[in-house]
Amino acid sequence: MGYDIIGDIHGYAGPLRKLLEKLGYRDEKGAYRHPEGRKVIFLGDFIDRGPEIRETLHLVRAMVENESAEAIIGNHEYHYEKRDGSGHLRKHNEKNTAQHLPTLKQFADYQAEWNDWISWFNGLPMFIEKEGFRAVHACWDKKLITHIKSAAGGSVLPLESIYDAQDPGTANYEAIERTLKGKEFKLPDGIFFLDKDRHRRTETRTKWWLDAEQLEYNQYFMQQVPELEGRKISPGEVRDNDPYSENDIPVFMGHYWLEGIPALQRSNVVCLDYSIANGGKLVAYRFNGEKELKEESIIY
Ligand SMILES: [Mn+2]
Repeated sequence: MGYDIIGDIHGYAGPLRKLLEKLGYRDEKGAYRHPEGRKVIFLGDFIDRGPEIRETLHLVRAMVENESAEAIIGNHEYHYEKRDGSGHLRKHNEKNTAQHLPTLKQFADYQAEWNDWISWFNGLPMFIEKEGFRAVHACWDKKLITHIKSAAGGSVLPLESIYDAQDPGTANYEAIERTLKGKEFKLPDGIFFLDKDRHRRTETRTKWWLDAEQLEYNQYFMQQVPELEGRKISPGEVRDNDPYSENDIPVFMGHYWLEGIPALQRSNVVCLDYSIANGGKLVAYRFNGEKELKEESIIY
């Protein structure tokens, strides 16, 4: 069976419909289907930022319920409700609130429905592992995925595990944080850069699939830091170094707000998030079981 893997949507239902139609899916009685039985894998981050968050959620869920898609959770869907109902798991800082505002506004008249969406989010798997490929929102680290599998007995973390995962340093916290947000590296003292929202960052996202021990900082970082140009990473400096083998099956991810012309990260690693909420595009990969991914199978 063929799979079409789609990156972060962030409430852009219009471009999502266009992309699905380009991929040959047709809206049949409220759910998109492919005439040849292909399936979509959604990589998470359905909500926040965009203009049609509710429509996006309905579209995705209709496909999941009609078995023409499977969906995993993104970091934006994670972190709602504590066991006692007293608040969010997500840190309530200014940045997260601003991103989440469009969701709150668009659901102002649909409070009961929003509570139902939270339950739906909590039941989404953290990753998908099929015969010939893997899908995750931000990072596939074998040890962390193994941890989630044993803590959850599968790919969906039971709520109890999520609730005790709020404290940095706990195994659950680290596993969820890195799987949904990737691995960040703390820059040397005094060095920072400005991200797409012009937030000052002292940690940078990394190319977790590479072996950090062999690289210069900027070869391992997703964002380039001019001050560190040409400097090598010291042995042991990246404590969570766990490269993804070049011989392993392909892994698909979203999350990284890439820009420019969509391309493979490596022949078995591809990120499909191209910043739809920041003037970019929605991107898919048309997967037919190949061991080596192909640039021409990236569709947008
Ligand atoms: Mn994300």
